[in-house]
Amino acid sequence: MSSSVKVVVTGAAGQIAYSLIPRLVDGKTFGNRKVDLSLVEIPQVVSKLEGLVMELEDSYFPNMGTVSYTDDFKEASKDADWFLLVGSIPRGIVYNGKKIEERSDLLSINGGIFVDQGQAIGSYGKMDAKILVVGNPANTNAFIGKNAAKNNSQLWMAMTMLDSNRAKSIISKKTNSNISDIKNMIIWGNHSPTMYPDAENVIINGSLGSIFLNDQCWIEESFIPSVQQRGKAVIDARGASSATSAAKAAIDTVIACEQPTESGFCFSAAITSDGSYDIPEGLICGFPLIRLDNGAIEIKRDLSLSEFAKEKINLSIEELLAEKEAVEHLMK
Ligand code: NAX
Repeated sequence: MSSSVKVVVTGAAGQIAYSLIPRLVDGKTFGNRKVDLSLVEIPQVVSKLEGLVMELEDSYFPNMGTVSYTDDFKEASKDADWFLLVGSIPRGIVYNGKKIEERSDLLSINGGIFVDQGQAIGSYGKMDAKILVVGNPANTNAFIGKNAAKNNSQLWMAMTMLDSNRAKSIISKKTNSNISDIKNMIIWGNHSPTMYPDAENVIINGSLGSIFLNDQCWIEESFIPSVQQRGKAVIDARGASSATSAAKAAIDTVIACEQPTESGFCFSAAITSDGSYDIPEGLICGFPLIRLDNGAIEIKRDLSLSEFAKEKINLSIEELLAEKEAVEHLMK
């Protein structure tokens, strides 16, 4: 294994990145390796990164390697091992004179960004680069980026770890368990309010959720909607979207991909479907994943899905298919 790792972070002057970037160099995420950071922002904002770089330098991170910042994504991409694509245009802002409120507008604007970034990653990133899309709509942005990259040796993911962590927290309170005793908390489908948090395959203190959590009414009326709507609840309470928890979830995803998964366990992220669990091939969908000893990331294929689960996952798949159709013009 190389003694250094190069990580590109977009949206580096944003809320999530401010919590995320220090954790990349704190010696826990990548172990002893030196971490070279390449921070990317849009031209209007890029100069602000000088202040962030000053803070990083002042923080005494022995594992921090080189730090650079730019608005040129191609330049940033060269030989990068990891891409954390956090930057995107959020809903509600005025973009080119138009207020962006519809999901279709959001898909189109951000889709365009991910075509360019995907092409650069495919051409200039390392052949075994891993890409985690955080910026919304995360699954479809990853779908567009992967298509543009035309490099099947790289791994594209969209983040569902925050949803998984939220679900673990709810289950730990419900069952009076320690959060670390809750494993295999999988989020199926899209990172959107149609996601399906799987309370049947979750493992709580060594027992399957389908045995341990036998209150279907709580699952349907409280657990699932609470996970699906948690992002909105945070915005309502904080007046801003989840930032610290999103950054922690991105770090958790990187760590899950860097270290072999313990036998029998899995973690949550969205990757390209290979048709497993009858999910249409090619869609970027939330799955149970394992990181093998050789570094490969695979779908764990031995979970059972009830009819209820299949119905819920199908709703999310329908949404992903509709998003795919809405961005067809970007897939040339
Ligand atoms: P902020 O608005 O604070 O920061 C976003 C930053 O991205 C801005 O500084 C902006 O200038 C930059 N940016 C925009 N286009 C860019 C481009 N083409 N290249 C580089 N930088 C670019 O948002 P923040 O709170 O940090 O959230 C970032 C994204 O994460 C949003 O799309 C948000 O919806 C998404 N989230 C995704 C989550 C997930 O679980 N997948 C959860 C948290 C969050 O809602």
